[in-house]
Amino acid sequence: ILKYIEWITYILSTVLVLTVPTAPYPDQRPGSSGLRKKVYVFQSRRHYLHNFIQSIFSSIDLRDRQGSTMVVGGDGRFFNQTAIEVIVQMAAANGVGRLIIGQHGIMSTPAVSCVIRKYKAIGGIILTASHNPGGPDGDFGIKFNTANGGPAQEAVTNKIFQISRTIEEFAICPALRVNLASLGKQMFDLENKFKPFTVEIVDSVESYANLLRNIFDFAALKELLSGENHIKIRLDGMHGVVGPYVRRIFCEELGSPANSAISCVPMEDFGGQHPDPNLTYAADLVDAMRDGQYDFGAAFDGDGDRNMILGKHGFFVTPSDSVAVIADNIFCIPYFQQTGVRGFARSMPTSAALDKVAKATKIELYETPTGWKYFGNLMDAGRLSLCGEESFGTGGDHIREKDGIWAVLAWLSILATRRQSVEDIVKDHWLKYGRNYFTRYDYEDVDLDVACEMMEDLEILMVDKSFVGQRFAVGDKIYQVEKADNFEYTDPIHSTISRNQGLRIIFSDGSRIIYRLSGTGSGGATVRIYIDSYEKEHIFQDTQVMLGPLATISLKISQLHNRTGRSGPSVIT
Ligand code: G16
Repeated sequence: ILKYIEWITYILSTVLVLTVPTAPYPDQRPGSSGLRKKVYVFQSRRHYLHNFIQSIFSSIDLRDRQGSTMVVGGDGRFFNQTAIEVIVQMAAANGVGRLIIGQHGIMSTPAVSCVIRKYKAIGGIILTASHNPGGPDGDFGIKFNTANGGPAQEAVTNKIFQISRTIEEFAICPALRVNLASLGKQMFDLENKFKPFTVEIVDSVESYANLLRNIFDFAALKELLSGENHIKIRLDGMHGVVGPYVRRIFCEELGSPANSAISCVPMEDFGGQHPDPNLTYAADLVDAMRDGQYDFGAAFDGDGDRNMILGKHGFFVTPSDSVAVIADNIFCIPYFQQTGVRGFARSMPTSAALDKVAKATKIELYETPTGWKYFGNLMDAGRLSLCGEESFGTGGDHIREKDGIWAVLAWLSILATRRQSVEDIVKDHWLKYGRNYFTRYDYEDVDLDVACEMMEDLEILMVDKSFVGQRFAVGDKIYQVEKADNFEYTDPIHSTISRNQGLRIIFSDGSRIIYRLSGTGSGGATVRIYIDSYEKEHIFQDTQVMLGPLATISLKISQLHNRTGRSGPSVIT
């Protein structure tokens, strides 16, 4: 009888695994970094979320998946919690042995990368649409990172997309319920399984903070932020995921006063704002810095991987300059004193300021397509230490994601060593290397067909033999086209070729105009125009004045305003 009772109890407490029929969707192709759609798409289309999650699991070889460890985190945006509950149920049904999840389902993108590497997980799922707005009317997104902690390579995302187009069923344990609030392990017995499925809820900050403690000199940073001659900082979390990280690291540990952490309570809708750290969407921070009461300011995006750096009076450091300055001062960071510097890299549209430092220091420089995943291979192969993108991403090889808090600590390490203002450090840099003026025009919510047609026509125009050599004049400025192409990249490690990575016009003085469609939107198109021009002498001029002629030329060549009916960009950086 006892045996019988034991057996009945086992049956009642084991979780059922179901296979549910479904139909594919044609539009689940991951973009620059994951699948991003309006929240209502996930909510209203039957099994839209399930299909994509199953496609991720099915893309992993069953032998690797069974009994494996995976990490799950999200930026806390609307739908985060619902999605995590489904992911847990599907992970169990797909043979994953252990899930490590940030408490309340929240973990920044850099922290997920760190935790994947720390626990030797086979990968992780990050629920974020990054800098895109959140809330019921905003965006939701899903990223898949692989065992190196970085965004999945194109071969993997292509496989996920292919599976999503033909999917017929998914596996799920619908009765499995997890408590995301309590730290510690929760174990579940699944039918037909010998080993229990484990969910481990971890502190979202601790492992990541530990990693940073081993990279930077926290004692020196504490002196900078709370010692006798401390500086005043203002860090804007933009109601994204970084709030708890900022408070724990900068306030509790490094002694910065509580009021230096602004908008540091994560909100499902980011307070109704774009959690995008640029001069337009983080204008409150820029305004607050203007009167000079803060020496240093920074803002982060929804999932904590982007950063914007400001000096006193709101002095703006372009992300392209930011990575170049960090490169030039790299030994202010103890980690690099230990590891040495293996290489630098930037994405193609990022200004060439970093190239100058690489050349002077005789360190290898890689130019990759847009997207952090391209840096991961180089880091895994031991060829890259520091990299950055114009899209407010900066990071090192301590993880495989860009890292907003790391970038701020890197800058503070430079300030602690040099004891100069941000503005003086940047101006010294320009005096030493010359200046790459850089601007980006974003035209958001453009009709997709109009944008694609414009890009196609532009490419036809640019590849015509007569284009090279053409001269464009605005006022007394004349630019002659030296090269025009659609950027393609051959990965130096595994020789894969990535085509169609942006239309480039390079002029004889080295100035560049680049056109690219954003890969992070959730609908319509965002057209980006990037302009980069190097000056050795006139280094203290206004960027928009200096780049005005090239901006006019970029609009003339593309006919962007005529085609879209716009009279100007939505955002200028
Ligand atoms: C993602 C990638 C970045 C990339 C950016 C480009 O950023 O992680 O490496 O630079 O997209 O965005 P777009 O295609 O819109 O120009 P995030 O922060 O959105 O994940």
